[in-house]
Amino acid sequence: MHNVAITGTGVFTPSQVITNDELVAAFNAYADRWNAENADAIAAGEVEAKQHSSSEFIVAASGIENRYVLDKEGVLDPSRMHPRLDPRPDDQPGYMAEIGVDAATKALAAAGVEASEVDLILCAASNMERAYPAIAVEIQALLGAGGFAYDMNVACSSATFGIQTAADMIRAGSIRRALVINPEICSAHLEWRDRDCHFIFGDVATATLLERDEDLDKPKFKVLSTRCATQFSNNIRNNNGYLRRTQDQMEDRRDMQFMQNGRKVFKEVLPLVSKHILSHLQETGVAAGDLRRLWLHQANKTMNDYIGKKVLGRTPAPHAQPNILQDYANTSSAGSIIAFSQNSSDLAPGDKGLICSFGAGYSVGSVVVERA
Ligand code: CO8
Repeated sequence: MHNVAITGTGVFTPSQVITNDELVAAFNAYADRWNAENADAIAAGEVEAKQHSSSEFIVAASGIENRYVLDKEGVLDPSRMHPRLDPRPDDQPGYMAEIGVDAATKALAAAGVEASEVDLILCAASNMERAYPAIAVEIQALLGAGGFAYDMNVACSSATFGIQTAADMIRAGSIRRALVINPEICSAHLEWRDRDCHFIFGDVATATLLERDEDLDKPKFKVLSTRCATQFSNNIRNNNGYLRRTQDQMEDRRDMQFMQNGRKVFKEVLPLVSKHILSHLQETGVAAGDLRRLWLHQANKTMNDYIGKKVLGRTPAPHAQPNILQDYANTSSAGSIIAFSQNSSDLAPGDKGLICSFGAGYSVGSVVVERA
Protein backbone atom coordinates (compact mmCIF):
# COMPACT_ATOMS: atom_id res chain seq x y z
CA MET A 1 0.00 0.00 0.00
CA HIS A 2 1.27 3.44 -0.94
CA ASN A 3 0.79 6.67 0.96
CA VAL A 4 -1.24 9.49 -0.60
CA ALA A 5 -0.95 13.26 -0.35
CA ILE A 6 -2.88 16.25 -1.62
CA THR A 7 -0.28 18.50 -3.21
CA GLY A 8 -2.35 21.13 -4.97
CA THR A 9 -5.81 22.62 -5.25
CA GLY A 10 -7.31 25.15 -7.65
CA VAL A 11 -10.48 27.22 -7.78
CA PHE A 12 -12.14 28.77 -10.82
CA THR A 13 -14.39 31.67 -9.77
CA PRO A 14 -16.72 33.19 -12.41
CA SER A 15 -16.32 36.92 -13.01
CA GLN A 16 -20.02 37.72 -12.50
CA VAL A 17 -21.45 38.08 -9.01
CA ILE A 18 -25.08 38.47 -7.86
CA THR A 19 -25.77 40.09 -4.49
CA ASN A 20 -28.80 39.15 -2.41
CA ASP A 21 -30.35 42.55 -3.11
CA GLU A 22 -29.97 42.12 -6.89
CA LEU A 23 -31.38 38.62 -6.68
CA VAL A 24 -34.35 39.64 -4.56
CA ALA A 25 -35.16 42.64 -6.81
CA ALA A 26 -35.29 40.34 -9.86
CA PHE A 27 -37.35 37.72 -8.05
CA ASN A 28 -39.84 40.26 -6.73
CA ALA A 29 -40.25 41.80 -10.20
CA TYR A 30 -40.87 38.31 -11.58
CA ALA A 31 -43.39 37.55 -8.79
CA ASP A 32 -45.29 40.82 -9.38
CA ARG A 33 -45.46 40.13 -13.09
CA TRP A 34 -46.63 36.53 -12.50
CA ASN A 35 -49.27 37.65 -10.00
CA ALA A 36 -50.60 40.23 -12.49
CA GLU A 37 -50.74 37.63 -15.26
CA ASN A 38 -52.55 35.17 -13.00
CA ALA A 39 -54.79 37.64 -11.15
CA ASP A 40 -58.04 35.88 -12.09
CA ALA A 41 -56.82 32.44 -11.04
CA ILE A 42 -55.47 33.88 -7.78
CA ALA A 43 -58.80 35.63 -7.10
CA ALA A 44 -60.66 32.37 -7.81
CA GLY A 45 -58.40 30.54 -5.35
CA GLU A 46 -57.03 28.24 -8.07
CA VAL A 47 -53.41 29.22 -7.51
CA GLU A 48 -51.57 30.99 -4.74
CA ALA A 49 -50.05 34.41 -5.27
CA LYS A 50 -46.25 34.44 -5.23
CA GLN A 51 -44.84 36.19 -2.18
CA HIS A 52 -41.82 38.45 -2.19
CA SER A 53 -38.38 37.23 -1.19
CA SER A 54 -36.11 39.20 1.15
CA SER A 55 -32.37 39.65 1.63
CA GLU A 56 -32.83 39.62 5.41
CA PHE A 57 -34.45 36.18 5.26
CA ILE A 58 -31.71 34.81 3.01
CA VAL A 59 -28.87 35.91 5.29
CA ALA A 60 -30.65 34.80 8.46
CA ALA A 61 -31.72 31.40 7.08
CA SER A 62 -28.54 30.50 5.22
CA GLY A 63 -25.63 32.91 5.79
CA ILE A 64 -25.41 33.51 2.02
CA GLU A 65 -24.69 37.07 0.85
CA ASN A 66 -23.47 36.65 -2.77
CA ARG A 67 -23.11 34.01 -5.43
CA TYR A 68 -20.95 33.81 -8.56
CA VAL A 69 -22.60 32.75 -11.82
CA LEU A 70 -21.56 32.17 -15.42
CA ASP A 71 -24.44 34.30 -16.72
CA LYS A 72 -25.93 36.99 -14.53
CA GLU A 73 -28.13 38.65 -17.15
CA GLY A 74 -30.35 35.64 -17.83
CA VAL A 75 -30.79 34.90 -14.12
CA LEU A 76 -31.80 38.46 -13.30
CA ASP A 77 -34.12 38.95 -16.27
CA PRO A 78 -37.66 38.70 -14.76
CA SER A 79 -38.97 37.39 -18.08
CA ARG A 80 -36.35 34.59 -18.16
CA MET A 81 -35.05 33.70 -14.66
CA HIS A 82 -32.34 31.25 -15.70
CA PRO A 83 -28.88 31.59 -17.24
CA ARG A 84 -28.26 31.79 -20.96
CA LEU A 85 -25.37 29.57 -22.02
CA ASP A 86 -25.42 29.32 -25.79
CA PRO A 87 -24.78 25.88 -27.28
CA ARG A 88 -21.19 25.36 -28.34
CA PRO A 89 -20.06 23.45 -31.42
CA ASP A 90 -18.79 19.96 -30.65
CA ASP A 91 -15.25 20.92 -31.64
CA GLN A 92 -15.06 23.58 -28.90
CA PRO A 93 -14.61 22.89 -25.17
CA GLY A 94 -17.86 22.46 -23.28
CA TYR A 95 -18.67 24.73 -20.33
CA MET A 96 -17.84 22.17 -17.64
CA ALA A 97 -14.59 21.20 -19.34
CA GLU A 98 -13.56 24.83 -19.74
CA ILE A 99 -14.00 25.79 -16.09
CA GLY A 100 -12.68 22.41 -14.93
CA VAL A 101 -9.48 22.91 -16.95
CA ASP A 102 -9.01 26.35 -15.36
CA ALA A 103 -9.23 24.91 -11.82
CA ALA A 104 -7.07 21.90 -12.75
CA THR A 105 -4.36 24.11 -14.27
CA LYS A 106 -4.17 26.05 -10.99
CA ALA A 107 -3.94 22.84 -8.95
CA LEU A 108 -1.14 21.50 -11.18
CA ALA A 109 0.77 24.81 -10.94
CA ALA A 110 0.42 24.82 -7.14
CA ALA A 111 1.99 21.36 -7.02
CA GLY A 112 4.59 21.92 -9.76
CA VAL A 113 3.26 18.95 -11.73
CA GLU A 114 2.85 18.66 -15.52
CA ALA A 115 -0.53 17.53 -16.85
CA SER A 116 1.23 14.71 -18.73
CA GLU A 117 2.25 13.23 -15.34
CA VAL A 118 -1.37 12.75 -14.30
CA ASP A 119 -2.80 9.30 -14.95
CA LEU A 120 -6.38 9.63 -13.66
CA ILE A 121 -8.92 12.41 -14.08
CA LEU A 122 -12.26 12.23 -12.33
CA CYS A 123 -14.91 14.78 -13.18
CA ALA A 124 -16.96 14.53 -9.98
CA ALA A 125 -20.01 16.78 -9.92
CA SER A 126 -23.76 17.03 -9.29
CA ASN A 127 -24.71 17.23 -12.96
CA MET A 128 -23.04 16.48 -16.26
CA GLU A 129 -23.48 18.76 -19.25
CA ARG A 130 -24.17 15.82 -21.57
CA ALA A 131 -24.57 12.07 -21.36
CA TYR A 132 -21.36 11.17 -23.22
CA PRO A 133 -18.50 11.26 -24.01
CA ALA A 134 -17.47 11.78 -20.39
CA ILE A 135 -16.58 15.37 -19.46
CA ALA A 136 -13.49 13.96 -17.71
CA VAL A 137 -12.18 12.53 -21.01
CA GLU A 138 -12.62 15.94 -22.65
CA ILE A 139 -10.71 17.56 -19.78
CA GLN A 140 -7.99 14.91 -20.10
CA ALA A 141 -7.57 15.81 -23.79
CA LEU A 142 -7.61 19.57 -23.19
CA LEU A 143 -4.99 19.28 -20.44
CA GLY A 144 -2.85 16.74 -22.27
CA ALA A 145 -3.02 14.31 -19.37
CA GLY A 146 -2.24 10.62 -19.66
CA GLY A 147 -3.96 7.52 -18.28
CA PHE A 148 -7.73 7.43 -18.15
CA ALA A 149 -10.68 9.55 -17.07
CA TYR A 150 -14.31 9.19 -16.14
CA ASP A 151 -17.27 11.05 -14.65
CA MET A 152 -18.91 10.37 -11.33
CA ASN A 153 -21.87 11.96 -9.55
CA VAL A 154 -22.60 11.82 -5.84
CA ALA A 155 -24.21 15.30 -5.78
CA CYS A 156 -22.74 17.51 -3.05
CA SER A 157 -20.42 14.73 -1.90
CA SER A 158 -18.83 14.18 -5.31
CA ALA A 159 -15.48 15.75 -4.35
CA THR A 160 -14.82 13.67 -1.24
CA PHE A 161 -16.11 10.49 -2.89
CA GLY A 162 -13.79 11.31 -5.81
CA ILE A 163 -10.87 11.83 -3.43
CA GLN A 164 -11.52 8.44 -1.83
CA THR A 165 -11.75 6.78 -5.27
CA ALA A 166 -8.49 8.36 -6.41
CA ALA A 167 -6.73 7.74 -3.09
CA ASP A 168 -7.71 4.07 -3.19
CA MET A 169 -6.17 3.68 -6.66
CA ILE A 170 -2.98 5.42 -5.57
CA ARG A 171 -2.84 3.28 -2.41
CA ALA A 172 -3.28 0.13 -4.49
CA GLY A 173 -0.60 1.19 -6.99
CA SER A 174 -2.70 1.30 -10.16
CA ILE A 175 -2.05 5.05 -10.61
CA ARG A 176 0.48 7.60 -9.29
CA ARG A 177 -1.36 10.91 -9.71
CA ALA A 178 -5.01 11.92 -9.96
CA LEU A 179 -6.95 15.11 -10.48
CA VAL A 180 -10.40 15.21 -8.93
CA ILE A 181 -12.24 18.04 -10.68
CA ASN A 182 -15.59 19.51 -9.60
CA PRO A 183 -17.15 21.86 -12.17
CA GLU A 184 -20.47 22.88 -10.65
CA ILE A 185 -22.75 25.01 -12.85
CA CYS A 186 -25.49 25.03 -10.21
CA SER A 187 -27.21 28.06 -11.78
CA ALA A 188 -28.41 25.84 -14.63
CA HIS A 189 -30.34 23.46 -12.38
CA LEU A 190 -31.59 25.85 -9.73
CA GLU A 191 -35.24 26.99 -9.94
CA TRP A 192 -34.71 30.74 -9.69
CA ARG A 193 -38.51 31.30 -9.67
CA ASP A 194 -39.02 29.47 -6.36
CA ARG A 195 -38.43 31.77 -3.38
CA ASP A 196 -37.80 28.81 -1.05
CA CYS A 197 -34.58 27.97 -2.88
CA HIS A 198 -33.75 30.74 -5.39
CA PHE A 199 -30.89 32.04 -3.22
CA ILE A 200 -29.13 28.76 -2.51
CA PHE A 201 -26.65 28.02 -5.30
CA GLY A 202 -23.74 29.51 -7.26
CA ASP A 203 -21.27 28.42 -9.95
CA VAL A 204 -17.61 27.49 -9.51
CA ALA A 205 -15.07 24.76 -10.31
CA THR A 206 -12.48 23.21 -8.02
CA ALA A 207 -9.67 20.73 -8.56
CA THR A 208 -7.61 18.61 -6.15
CA LEU A 209 -4.36 16.93 -7.13
CA LEU A 210 -3.48 13.72 -5.29
CA GLU A 211 -0.08 12.04 -5.59
CA ARG A 212 1.64 8.90 -4.42
CA ASP A 213 3.64 10.12 -1.44
CA GLU A 214 7.12 8.67 -1.53
CA ASP A 215 8.91 11.37 0.46
CA LEU A 216 7.44 14.07 -1.78
CA ASP A 217 9.62 17.06 -1.03
CA LYS A 218 7.04 19.86 -1.23
CA PRO A 219 4.22 21.26 0.85
CA LYS A 220 1.48 18.66 1.08
CA PHE A 221 -1.40 17.32 3.08
CA LYS A 222 -0.98 13.63 3.86
CA VAL A 223 -4.27 11.79 3.39
CA LEU A 224 -4.52 9.83 6.64
CA SER A 225 -7.90 8.30 5.98
CA THR A 226 -11.05 8.58 3.86
CA ARG A 227 -14.60 7.42 4.49
CA CYS A 228 -17.85 7.56 2.52
CA ALA A 229 -21.43 6.66 3.44
CA THR A 230 -24.84 6.87 1.77
CA GLN A 231 -28.46 6.50 2.88
CA PHE A 232 -31.34 6.85 0.43
CA SER A 233 -33.58 9.90 0.76
CA ASN A 234 -35.98 11.76 -1.55
CA ASN A 235 -35.60 15.02 0.35
CA ILE A 236 -33.11 16.43 -2.17
CA ARG A 237 -34.09 15.35 -5.65
CA ASN A 238 -33.99 16.31 -9.33
CA ASN A 239 -35.92 14.05 -11.74
CA ASN A 240 -34.36 15.39 -14.92
CA GLY A 241 -32.73 12.65 -16.94
CA TYR A 242 -32.61 10.83 -20.24
CA LEU A 243 -36.13 9.38 -19.86
CA ARG A 244 -37.47 12.91 -20.14
CA ARG A 245 -38.66 12.57 -23.75
CA THR A 246 -40.48 9.34 -22.97
CA GLN A 247 -42.88 11.23 -20.71
CA ASP A 248 -45.67 13.61 -21.73
CA GLN A 249 -46.31 17.10 -20.39
CA MET A 250 -42.68 17.76 -19.59
CA GLU A 251 -42.82 21.49 -20.22
CA ASP A 252 -41.73 23.44 -17.19
CA ARG A 253 -42.22 20.56 -14.77
CA ARG A 254 -40.92 21.71 -11.37
CA ASP A 255 -39.18 18.43 -10.58
CA MET A 256 -36.87 18.86 -13.61
CA GLN A 257 -34.89 21.28 -11.42
CA PHE A 258 -33.42 21.05 -7.93
CA MET A 259 -36.03 20.30 -5.26
CA GLN A 260 -35.57 19.88 -1.56
CA ASN A 261 -37.39 19.71 1.71
CA GLY A 262 -34.89 22.02 3.43
CA ARG A 263 -36.20 21.61 6.97
CA LYS A 264 -36.11 17.81 6.78
CA VAL A 265 -32.65 17.86 5.21
CA PHE A 266 -31.47 20.10 7.99
CA LYS A 267 -32.88 17.82 10.70
CA GLU A 268 -31.84 14.50 9.19
CA VAL A 269 -28.42 15.35 7.79
CA LEU A 270 -27.04 17.00 10.94
CA PRO A 271 -26.97 13.85 13.12
CA LEU A 272 -25.88 11.74 10.14
CA VAL A 273 -22.86 13.95 9.48
CA SER A 274 -21.87 14.50 13.11
CA LYS A 275 -21.94 10.75 13.83
CA HIS A 276 -20.10 9.98 10.59
CA ILE A 277 -17.27 12.40 11.39
CA LEU A 278 -16.91 11.28 15.00
CA SER A 279 -16.77 7.58 14.12
CA HIS A 280 -14.37 8.26 11.24
CA LEU A 281 -12.02 10.15 13.57
CA GLN A 282 -12.21 7.39 16.16
CA GLU A 283 -11.44 4.75 13.53
CA THR A 284 -8.46 6.83 12.35
CA GLY A 285 -7.14 7.31 15.88
CA VAL A 286 -7.43 11.11 15.74
CA ALA A 287 -9.05 12.87 18.70
CA ALA A 288 -11.61 15.49 17.67
CA GLY A 289 -9.86 17.93 20.00
CA ASP A 290 -6.66 17.53 17.98
CA LEU A 291 -8.26 18.85 14.78
CA ARG A 292 -6.94 22.28 13.86
CA ARG A 293 -9.54 22.79 11.16
CA LEU A 294 -12.83 21.54 9.73
CA TRP A 295 -13.51 22.28 6.05
CA LEU A 296 -17.21 21.52 5.82
CA HIS A 297 -19.68 21.37 2.96
CA GLN A 298 -21.01 24.87 2.36
CA ALA A 299 -24.81 24.70 2.40
CA ASN A 300 -25.92 26.57 5.49
CA LYS A 301 -24.04 28.52 8.16
CA THR A 302 -26.23 27.41 11.08
CA MET A 303 -25.78 23.82 9.98
CA ASN A 304 -21.99 24.19 9.92
CA ASP A 305 -21.94 25.94 13.30
CA TYR A 306 -23.91 23.02 14.75
CA ILE A 307 -21.68 20.34 13.22
CA GLY A 308 -18.53 22.20 14.27
CA LYS A 309 -19.72 22.38 17.86
CA LYS A 310 -20.89 18.77 17.94
CA VAL A 311 -17.65 17.41 16.46
CA LEU A 312 -15.16 19.59 18.34
CA GLY A 313 -17.13 19.50 21.61
CA ARG A 314 -16.83 23.31 21.86
CA THR A 315 -17.76 26.41 19.91
CA PRO A 316 -15.16 26.39 17.13
CA ALA A 317 -12.45 29.05 17.56
CA PRO A 318 -12.28 31.68 14.79
CA HIS A 319 -10.77 30.12 11.66
CA ALA A 320 -11.26 26.57 13.03
CA GLN A 321 -14.23 26.08 10.73
CA PRO A 322 -14.03 28.56 7.86
CA ASN A 323 -17.13 29.32 5.82
CA ILE A 324 -17.02 30.60 2.26
CA LEU A 325 -20.75 30.38 1.57
CA GLN A 326 -21.30 34.06 2.33
CA ASP A 327 -19.35 34.78 -0.90
CA TYR A 328 -20.01 31.70 -3.06
CA ALA A 329 -23.36 30.36 -1.75
CA ASN A 330 -23.77 26.58 -1.98
CA THR A 331 -21.58 25.31 -4.82
CA SER A 332 -22.49 21.67 -4.27
CA SER A 333 -19.43 19.38 -4.29
CA ALA A 334 -16.98 22.27 -4.67
CA GLY A 335 -17.82 24.03 -1.39
CA SER A 336 -15.61 22.13 1.05
CA ILE A 337 -12.73 22.21 -1.46
CA ILE A 338 -12.98 26.02 -1.83
CA ALA A 339 -12.91 26.28 1.98
CA PHE A 340 -9.88 23.95 2.08
CA SER A 341 -8.08 25.67 -0.78
CA GLN A 342 -8.51 29.16 0.65
CA ASN A 343 -7.94 28.32 4.31
CA SER A 344 -5.16 25.77 4.67
CA SER A 345 -1.81 27.37 3.77
CA ASP A 346 -1.33 28.67 7.33
CA LEU A 347 -1.37 25.21 8.95
CA ALA A 348 1.95 24.01 10.39
CA PRO A 349 3.51 20.57 9.85
CA GLY A 350 1.72 18.06 12.04
CA ASP A 351 -1.55 20.00 12.11
CA LYS A 352 -4.55 17.84 11.32
CA GLY A 353 -7.84 18.72 9.69
CA LEU A 354 -10.90 17.15 8.16
CA ILE A 355 -12.66 17.85 4.85
CA CYS A 356 -16.31 16.81 4.89
CA SER A 357 -19.10 17.08 2.35
CA PHE A 358 -22.73 16.02 2.60
CA GLY A 359 -25.90 16.32 0.61
CA ALA A 360 -28.22 14.57 -1.79
CA GLY A 361 -28.40 10.80 -1.63
CA TYR A 362 -28.08 11.33 1.31
CA SER A 363 -24.33 11.13 1.06
CA VAL A 364 -21.47 12.06 3.37
CA GLY A 365 -17.76 11.84 2.69
CA SER A 366 -14.80 12.76 4.91
CA VAL A 367 -11.05 13.00 4.43
CA VAL A 368 -8.64 13.27 7.38
CA VAL A 369 -5.47 15.14 6.42
CA GLU A 370 -2.20 16.15 8.09
CA ARG A 371 -0.01 19.05 7.01
CA ALA A 372 3.54 18.02 6.12
N1 CO8 B 1 -37.76 35.14 1.51
C1 CO8 B 1 -38.60 35.32 2.55
N2 CO8 B 1 -39.23 34.33 3.18
C2 CO8 B 1 -39.02 33.07 2.74
C3 CO8 B 1 -38.16 32.80 1.66
C4 CO8 B 1 -37.52 33.90 1.04
N3 CO8 B 1 -36.68 33.72 0.00
N4 CO8 B 1 -38.12 31.47 1.44
C5 CO8 B 1 -38.93 30.91 2.37
N5 CO8 B 1 -39.50 31.88 3.14
C6 CO8 B 1 -40.44 31.69 4.24
C7 CO8 B 1 -41.14 30.35 4.16
O1 CO8 B 1 -42.26 30.40 3.31
C8 CO8 B 1 -41.51 30.11 5.59
O2 CO8 B 1 -42.67 30.82 5.90
P1 CO8 B 1 -43.77 30.16 6.89
O3 CO8 B 1 -43.07 30.00 8.21
O4 CO8 B 1 -44.86 31.17 6.88
O5 CO8 B 1 -44.15 28.85 6.28
C9 CO8 B 1 -40.35 30.74 6.37
O6 CO8 B 1 -39.76 31.67 5.47
C10 CO8 B 1 -39.33 29.72 6.82
O7 CO8 B 1 -38.97 28.89 5.68
P2 CO8 B 1 -38.12 27.58 5.80
O8 CO8 B 1 -38.67 26.73 6.89
O9 CO8 B 1 -37.98 26.94 4.45
O10 CO8 B 1 -36.71 28.22 6.23
P3 CO8 B 1 -35.47 27.54 6.87
O11 CO8 B 1 -35.12 28.29 8.08
O12 CO8 B 1 -35.60 26.05 6.99
O13 CO8 B 1 -34.33 27.83 5.79
C11 CO8 B 1 -33.08 26.62 4.12
C12 CO8 B 1 -34.41 27.29 4.50
C13 CO8 B 1 -32.04 27.71 4.03
C14 CO8 B 1 -33.25 25.93 2.78
C15 CO8 B 1 -32.67 25.62 5.20
O14 CO8 B 1 -33.73 24.74 5.48
C16 CO8 B 1 -31.48 24.78 4.81
O15 CO8 B 1 -30.41 25.28 4.52
N6 CO8 B 1 -31.61 23.44 4.84
C17 CO8 B 1 -30.53 22.54 4.52
C18 CO8 B 1 -30.31 22.54 3.06
C19 CO8 B 1 -29.22 21.62 2.65
O16 CO8 B 1 -28.25 21.42 3.32
N7 CO8 B 1 -29.41 21.03 1.49
C20 CO8 B 1 -28.49 20.15 1.01
C21 CO8 B 1 -27.63 20.85 0.05
S1 CO8 B 1 -28.05 20.58 -1.55
C22 CO8 B 1 -27.10 19.26 -2.08
O17 CO8 B 1 -26.77 18.37 -1.42
C23 CO8 B 1 -26.71 19.26 -3.50
C24 CO8 B 1 -27.82 18.73 -4.31
C25 CO8 B 1 -27.39 18.61 -5.72
C26 CO8 B 1 -26.97 19.94 -6.26
C27 CO8 B 1 -28.10 20.73 -6.79
C28 CO8 B 1 -27.60 22.01 -7.35
C29 CO8 B 1 -28.67 22.95 -7.89
